[in-house]
Amino acid sequence: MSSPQATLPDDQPEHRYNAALADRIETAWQDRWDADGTYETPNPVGPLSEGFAEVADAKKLFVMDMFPYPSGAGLHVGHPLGYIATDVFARYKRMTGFNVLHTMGYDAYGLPAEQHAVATGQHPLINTEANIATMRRQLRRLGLGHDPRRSVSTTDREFLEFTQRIFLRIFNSWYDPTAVNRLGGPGRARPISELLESYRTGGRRSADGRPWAELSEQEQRSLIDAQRLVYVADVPVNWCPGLGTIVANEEVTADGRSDRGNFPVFKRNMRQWLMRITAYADRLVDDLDLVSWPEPVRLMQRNWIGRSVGARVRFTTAAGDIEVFTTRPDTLFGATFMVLSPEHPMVDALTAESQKSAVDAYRSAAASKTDIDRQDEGRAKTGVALGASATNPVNGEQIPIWIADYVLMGYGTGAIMAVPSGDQRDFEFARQFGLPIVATIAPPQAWFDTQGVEPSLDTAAWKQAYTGDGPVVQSQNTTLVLDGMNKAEAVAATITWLQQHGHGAATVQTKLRDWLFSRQRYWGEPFPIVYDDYGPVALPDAMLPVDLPETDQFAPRSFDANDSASEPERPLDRLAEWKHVTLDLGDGSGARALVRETNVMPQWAGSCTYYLRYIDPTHVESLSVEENQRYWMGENGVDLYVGGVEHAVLHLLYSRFWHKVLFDLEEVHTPEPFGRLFNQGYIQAPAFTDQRGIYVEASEVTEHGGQFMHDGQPVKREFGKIGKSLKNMVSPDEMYQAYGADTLRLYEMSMGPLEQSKPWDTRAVSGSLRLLQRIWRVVVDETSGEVRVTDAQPTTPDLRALHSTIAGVRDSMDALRLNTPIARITELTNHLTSTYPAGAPSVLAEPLVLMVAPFAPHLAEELWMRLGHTQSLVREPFPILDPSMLVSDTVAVPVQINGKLRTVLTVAAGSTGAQLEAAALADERVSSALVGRTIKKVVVVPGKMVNLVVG
Ligand code: ANZ
Repeated sequence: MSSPQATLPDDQPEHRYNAALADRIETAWQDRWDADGTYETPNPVGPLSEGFAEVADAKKLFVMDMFPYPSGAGLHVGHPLGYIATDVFARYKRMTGFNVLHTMGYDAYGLPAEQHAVATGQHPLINTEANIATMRRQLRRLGLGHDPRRSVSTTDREFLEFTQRIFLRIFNSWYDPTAVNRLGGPGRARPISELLESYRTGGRRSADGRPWAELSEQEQRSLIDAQRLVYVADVPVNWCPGLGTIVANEEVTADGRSDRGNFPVFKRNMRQWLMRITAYADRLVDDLDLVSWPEPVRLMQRNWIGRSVGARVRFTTAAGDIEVFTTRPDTLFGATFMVLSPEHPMVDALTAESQKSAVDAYRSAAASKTDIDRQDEGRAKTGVALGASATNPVNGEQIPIWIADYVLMGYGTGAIMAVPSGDQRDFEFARQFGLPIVATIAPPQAWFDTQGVEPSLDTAAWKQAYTGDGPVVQSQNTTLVLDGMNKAEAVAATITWLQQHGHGAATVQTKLRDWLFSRQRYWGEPFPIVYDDYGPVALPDAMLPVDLPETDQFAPRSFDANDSASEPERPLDRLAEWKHVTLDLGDGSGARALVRETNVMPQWAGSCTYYLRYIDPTHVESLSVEENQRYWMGENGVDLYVGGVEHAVLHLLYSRFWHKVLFDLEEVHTPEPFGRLFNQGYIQAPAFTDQRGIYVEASEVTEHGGQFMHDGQPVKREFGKIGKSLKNMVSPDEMYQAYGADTLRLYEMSMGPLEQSKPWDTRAVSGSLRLLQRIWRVVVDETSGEVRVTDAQPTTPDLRALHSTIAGVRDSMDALRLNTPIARITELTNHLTSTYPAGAPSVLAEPLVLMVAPFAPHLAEELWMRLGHTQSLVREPFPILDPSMLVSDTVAVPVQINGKLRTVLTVAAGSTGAQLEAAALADERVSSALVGRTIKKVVVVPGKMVNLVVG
């Protein structure tokens, strides 16, 4: 497809709306909007409050697009889809009386910017700033009505300070599951000072019962630090040697690779910072009921959090108790062995001397496997016996303890009671190693039939585990009798017994893990943390921000992507002068030598609470100005949040978590940050492959009689994501040049429902240009450039056409069905151009201009000005519907001959009896039925029916 050209015939009328004219109009209006501060939105108080008095009575609306990262490649035409939609919506809302906050900032730290910097050798700051400049230019040219004063970047010093302050709020908190939260439910974050106080005054004691005063300073610090909402721990992490950093679970793809860069990811134990998101698991699930979000996103969050109800059961061993998590405590009598994850902390203590080398070898083999490989169901089971045993609490039997890689350290307790008769993985393991299999539920006849074996509780003949329901068998001791119960009854009875006998308790397990919060990279927010001899210490707010130190050694050390034994190296560790500091933290200890944290925060930190920065972009004294925040967040938080569904569990989960912590700390006042979420679809573009299957430059492909050709060779067309890899990049710049921004905006909104994915078609863009040309002609004479509207009074059909358009446009806007208003506007335009070829009444042209304004704001402003208005139309009231004008224009009238239905006429409402009779007789089906017959009588009920009596 050849690239679009602004080739227009020379004989075009001088004042026709075309790309060149659009360019002049658009750039002029963009300059004027900037100069007039048209999109500046006042806050109730503070530095941005000028002009608030004028909107004080208006309702507020906070519209947000998902925080973009400033990519080096610039925008393609797929990116602005959501941005245009929110802009159309925001413009409509402004015209219906809302005070609208809409802006766009930049999520500028993180891997994409850094990977780009590493690839080009240029410092990420230089790149980032250049990319932001490019994106700002491209977005400004699109005519988005953003408040430029609020367009922050996460790399701004004030923003950095804000992020570090929030980190410290979380660090200085702990989760009290027994406290009542602001919604009246259980669990709330509380200041760590209250925890300290409770230890000091004896309300709490250490795990071994010693009072606070008897603990050493190190013990006191560790006790408190372990309970913080941000803490350091030795945990299994996703080590990605190819990136040189660990990544969060959420950043690992379904096939066990990094979502950035697509490198293999390995499980390893490492000391890392974690955020205790698991404390909020229940509230993160339950509060999904409070938001108006697409159901698939809510479902994805529920599944990601993954609540399972079951029990923890303690088994005693020579080296201490081992706790397992099970969803099937009813099967305890069938637990014939125990399996620990190879990373389980008790493995060393339990391993017999003779098994040491086998255990070590198995553990290092497991370390080089990804979680996904380890969970692969079809794999042959492997494992090593530790040479130790545990006591099964229900029958006192000694069962052997094994390690196997199918048990993951990151779930439950990292240890299981293996019940081979009831769990397929355990079944395969037992068969592999000749371990006993004891049935605890009698399977039904039908199950044996499908196996093709005789029904029997002797499991020797079984071909697989039985996971279904049925009567419990072989399960009793002197105090617990499960035999005869069904599964659910036996689960409940066992849990009660375990609790009574001190062997375990009911528990809810979630798949969600605490959020791994440190990265061994350069381009991220430094932690506001230093270390003294006892551990991490928070810097006081007055020492913020901790700036990222300057260096040209920003590239991380990355490793062979498969080298799972490699160790991360933090770039900030190379900066000894920055790392080692002498500071007086103001805590009474005086100036002392301290060591800075050299990890940086992950990609997602900056996007967690950026809406607070939009509200108060320059404020640093606290997290936000309460009055402004209460005003903009209102009852439900951000009123409309638009972005891609790919953020369903990463950004949206982290963001909700931080928000809830801040809610508990009374820093924010809505339980959820984003009241309404909308996921826009993707724009896909044609991509072409040659006979070898290699992508060719889409812009060089031509079409000949339905055949696509490149370089004289036929090529195949497909539709895919727009971008460099499919060689089908279409940039908005090309569109601005060939058509203008208003046409691009109108085209993207007219492509179809916003939530659907749809193919880009450059050739179809000219259809949108033609509509704008027709609207232009309603107001402006193309030849003379004169305004051609008249003072004529509109007719009833005119008013009907106008008000049915107003109704259609207004109805669709709130539901974000943004393609339908365009169809209505087209109908009205057609009505006006056909009814008034020489110039339409201005009372019709003006509302047309106002209605197209959200879609094509520059064209609308220009026409509005030419219609004699001196003020921008941005806050002009949107046309108001007169419902009395909505009477349906036509009615259906049945025509009968001798009582038999012959046809149904569609006639103008209000047609007279004579008109109906004439219309009936003119109908072909009626006239053919009348051939050779005479009409004796005509009965007409206007608006209802026509009956012909014939002989
Ligand atoms: C005994 C048992 C008997 C189990 C039985 C199942 C069936 P969900 O539903 O996903 O929560 N499990 C527990 N921790 C594990 C870990 N770290 N790695 C691998 N498997 C683990 O699964 C919970 C079940 O998965 C638990 O219940 C446990 O096996 C296993 F007839 O315990 B079950």
